[in-house]
Amino acid sequence: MSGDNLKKDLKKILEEASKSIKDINSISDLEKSRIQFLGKKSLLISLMKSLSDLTKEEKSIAGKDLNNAKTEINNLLADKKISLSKVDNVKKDDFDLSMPGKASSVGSVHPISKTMDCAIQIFESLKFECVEGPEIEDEFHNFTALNIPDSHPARAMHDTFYLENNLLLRTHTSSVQVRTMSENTTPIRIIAPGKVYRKDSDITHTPMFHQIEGLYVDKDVSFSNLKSIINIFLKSFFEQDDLKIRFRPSYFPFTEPSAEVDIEYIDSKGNKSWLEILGCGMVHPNVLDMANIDSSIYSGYAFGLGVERLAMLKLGITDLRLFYENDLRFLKQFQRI
Ligand code: 2NM
Repeated sequence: MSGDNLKKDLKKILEEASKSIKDINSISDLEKSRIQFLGKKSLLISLMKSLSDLTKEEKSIAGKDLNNAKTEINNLLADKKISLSKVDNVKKDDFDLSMPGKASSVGSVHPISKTMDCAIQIFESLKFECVEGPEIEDEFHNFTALNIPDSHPARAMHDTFYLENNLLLRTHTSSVQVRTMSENTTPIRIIAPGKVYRKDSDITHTPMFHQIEGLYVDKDVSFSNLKSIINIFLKSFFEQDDLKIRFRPSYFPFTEPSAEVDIEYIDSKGNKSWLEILGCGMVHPNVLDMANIDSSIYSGYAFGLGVERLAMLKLGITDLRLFYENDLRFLKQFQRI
């Protein structure tokens, strides 16, 4: 056996092996092919056996060539085995084209966001413009400019989350209205929706909740204008034209006079009760003056409502904590609202 002849034979074996392995479609045919090219009776193995007839030098060269060829065929077989294992267990007949597909679950807008969007839409239809402001505030915009004196209990540590450098997390969105009044010319007709923070946490309070505050400043704005806008909003929001609404005198440092508004609630047994839903009033002259609006010429009304409370009443939710537990069994109920 000459070296040249061996090289030619090996080339032929490799070509043949590569061609036939390429066309194999099953693991059983692959095994047959292994026996054909690398089995005891294969040409390659018999060539290996005939090495004993050669001199030591010839043996070393021919041995290397033979081993390379064997490795190459083994690689071809291994590659084919991997590609067959990927498709072998999914034959055409395995597909049931009538089988329903796997539906991927779709997320939904959180009930608080939905309630907020709904309320905002109503106020926008009443020509209020939506404004946003920072959640990290300073004491001036959150308290001082709102006529809340240094001694007022709302400033106490247990109500407010204080940060470094006299900054704090806003306790209401009135701070946005203060900024808007200082930076714009009259008339001003805005709502400020957003997150607010207070240091209380129990069954009826979460340390973060959502507010929408409204403000209208112009010449000759009256309390009856305020009553009218609140009536329109509440009847529209609860989709109830004959909704019973009650204004009750109250106190806020930033409004004078001030009122709290109740709506009549009728439970499943027909029992009637009044539920507090928002606070409002005529903007205090001090607040207007501090924002550089002349309180002898201009007047304004303002109101503030809690979005969680609105959402609970509208959607019939009795436990505030459900809004923040992110339990999908709860959230999925509001997918289509
Ligand atoms: C409320 C109740 C009453 C209010 C006042 C102002 C501002 F900035 F104009 F002075 N904004 N919001 C206000 C008034 C808020 O929430 C219960």
